[in-house]
Amino acid sequence: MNDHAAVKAALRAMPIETPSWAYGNSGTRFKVFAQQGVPRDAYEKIADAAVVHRLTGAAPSVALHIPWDRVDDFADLARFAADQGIAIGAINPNVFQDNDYKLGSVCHPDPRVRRKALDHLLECVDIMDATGSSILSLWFADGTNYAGQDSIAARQDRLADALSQTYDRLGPDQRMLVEYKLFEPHFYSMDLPDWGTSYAHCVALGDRAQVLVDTGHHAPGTNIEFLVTVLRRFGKLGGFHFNSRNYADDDLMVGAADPFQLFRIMHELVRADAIAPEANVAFMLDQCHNLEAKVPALIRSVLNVQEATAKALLVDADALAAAQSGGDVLAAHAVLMDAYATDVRPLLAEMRAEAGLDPDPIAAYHRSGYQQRIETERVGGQQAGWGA
Ligand code: RM4
Ligand code: MN
Ligand code: MN
Repeated sequence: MNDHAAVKAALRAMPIETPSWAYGNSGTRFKVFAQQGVPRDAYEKIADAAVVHRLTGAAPSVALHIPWDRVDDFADLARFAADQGIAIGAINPNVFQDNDYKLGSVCHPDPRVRRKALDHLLECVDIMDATGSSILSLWFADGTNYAGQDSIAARQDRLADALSQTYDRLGPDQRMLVEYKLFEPHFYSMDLPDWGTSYAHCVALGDRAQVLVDTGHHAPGTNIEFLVTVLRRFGKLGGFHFNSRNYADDDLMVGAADPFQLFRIMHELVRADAIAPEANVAFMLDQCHNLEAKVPALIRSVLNVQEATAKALLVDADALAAAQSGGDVLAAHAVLMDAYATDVRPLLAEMRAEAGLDPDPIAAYHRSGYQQRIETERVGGQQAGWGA
């Protein structure tokens, strides 16, 4: 696509969802460094997410994590979000931070614990109903640390059972996205370790179950654009948790560690017509900002996704097809690299100006005084963060 107007139109139609937990404090198992001005509740997280959307024009929804974002009245929270100009996005159940879940949640050997975890998943569908959310985003910390600790086969049966009971509870306009992760918190086996396992469960469930690809959840060297292409081909690419990683599940800002990988993924998505809203691929961020200020880090992340996507949209499809069908390896690769080497920042600045936005959202954030305001106003109370 060489037509700049078409590139801008495609980008304008591409929403990028931010995660409520990225606005709260986070850290490593060694230390959480608290920041000033961090939200104390779900309302304040939504207020911050709305600022990211106002400045970028591209982040119109925020994902919730339950119970971190539990409120008395979810319909009220959704109204608050709407007043701020955004919507509630994916609902993420948390079945990993209760003492009962030491040996797993829906795969736990004890039926009482499994029931408790399933009830939480079902409660999260109630929250979807109350907030208008259409995505239940499932990640399970379930797994084992030692060979023989539990039956791998029995755990798969328990997982399938919980997924199918949850699936049956979904409304017609709701879907579930099933995330996988290679390891952590367990180190011998995870019950959903990879896209193949996720895919197989989703196929057994039906059309409204799809795979969620968290870019930080693979073995080093995994070709993510390949698996994304295959999932899309079979109608099972439900969405992304974008972030970047150098080693494991680092949850760094998307596009920071390997912007070329992000470009390659976006390129395959463009070719598979998966960027357009009709494709129903949810573009979500799943990040933690341990050192950097949270709101500008999320703005930076949204801009990074837009930059990679703009470059992918600029790939000369005709030249690429000609080089590929002619077997011209170097020319085909050069077409991709030409697009990747393009400085798309002026194009994106122009797109923002045309939409009445500041061409430089990060500078606009720093000028807005918002950071100073939240640092002054949000004193006292309990800052949000892991476990809060
Ligand atoms: C997991 C996974 C989930 C996220 C939690 C906090 O590693 O990425 O998507 O909800 O972390
Ligand atoms: Mn994730
Ligand atoms: Mn993760």
